Amino acid sequence: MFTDANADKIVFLNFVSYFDSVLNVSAIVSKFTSSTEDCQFLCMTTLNCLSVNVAIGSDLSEGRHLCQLLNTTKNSKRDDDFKPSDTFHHFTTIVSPCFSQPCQRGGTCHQDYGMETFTCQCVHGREGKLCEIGTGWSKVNINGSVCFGVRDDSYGNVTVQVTGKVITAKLVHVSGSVANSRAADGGNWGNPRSRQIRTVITSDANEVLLPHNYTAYEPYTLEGYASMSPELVFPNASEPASVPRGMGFRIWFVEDLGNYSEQDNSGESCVDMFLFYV
Ligand SMILES: [Ca+2]
Ligand SMILES: [Ca+2]
Repeated sequence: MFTDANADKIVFLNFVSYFDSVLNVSAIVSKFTSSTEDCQFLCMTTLNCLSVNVAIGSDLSEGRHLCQLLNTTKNSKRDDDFKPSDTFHHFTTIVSPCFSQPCQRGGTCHQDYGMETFTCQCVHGREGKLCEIGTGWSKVNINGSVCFGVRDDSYGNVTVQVTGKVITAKLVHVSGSVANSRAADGGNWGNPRSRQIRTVITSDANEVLLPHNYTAYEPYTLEGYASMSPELVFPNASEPASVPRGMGFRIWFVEDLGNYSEQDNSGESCVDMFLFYV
C-alpha cells in the first residue's frame, strides 16, 4: 500500500480508494464479504466490475460488510452520482498502462494514478517516451513472454515495436522446457544432455534468420551456449539489418519447423526476445 503522490487517495493493489464516499448507482452484484480486500478481489474476478462500494459498518450478526460491485466508475458518471457517505467507502479499479511493460531497454514505468497515464524513466543513454531512442538491447515482446511448442507448428510469434538497425538478437528463457523425444528430458532450448540447441528464429515466412548460415533444419551448436543456458545470444551479423515496426519473427523448435520426428516431442518453453539496436 502506498500513498498517491498528488492526492489524498490511497492505492491498494490496483484500486484507488475514496473513503467516506459512494458511487450511487445500481450494483451488478451485492454480497456480504468479510473485508474490503475480499470485496476488491470479488470485483477483480467478476466480469465487467470496475468499482465497488464497501459498507463501513458490518452486519452485526455476521461481522461482514456489504459489498456492491459496480460496472461503472465515478469518472464515467455524473458528478452527483458520486457523493460523500457515512455508510460506504468507494474503490475504483485502475488498469495500469505499466502492466504491459511499455518502457523499453530497461526503462522503469511510473504510473500517474490521477491521469491513468505513465512516464518512462530510461536507463543512461536511452531516451524517448518509451526509451526507444538510443542503442542497445530492446525487448521485442512487450506483452508478456512468448511461448513455443515442439510439434504441429506451435511456433512463438513476436512483433517488432521499434523501427531501427539491428545487429543481432537474443532469447532469454523464462519458463517451461522442451523435449525432442519420449526418452529425452526437457531443456530450455532442447535436450539437456546435449550441447546441441534446437531452437531457432525465423521470419514470418519461416526463413531461418538466426543462427546465421543455417540451412538444414537440424540441431546446431552455438559457441558458449548449450540447451540449458539461461539465454542464447547469437553472434553479430556482418552488417546491421533494417528492422521495421510491425515486422514479425517466429521462434521455432527445429523438428517442428522441419516437420520431422515431431510427434514424439513434448513441452513448451516461454522466452523473452531482444534485438540489439545500433
Ligand atoms: Ca511442424
Ligand atoms: Ca522427435
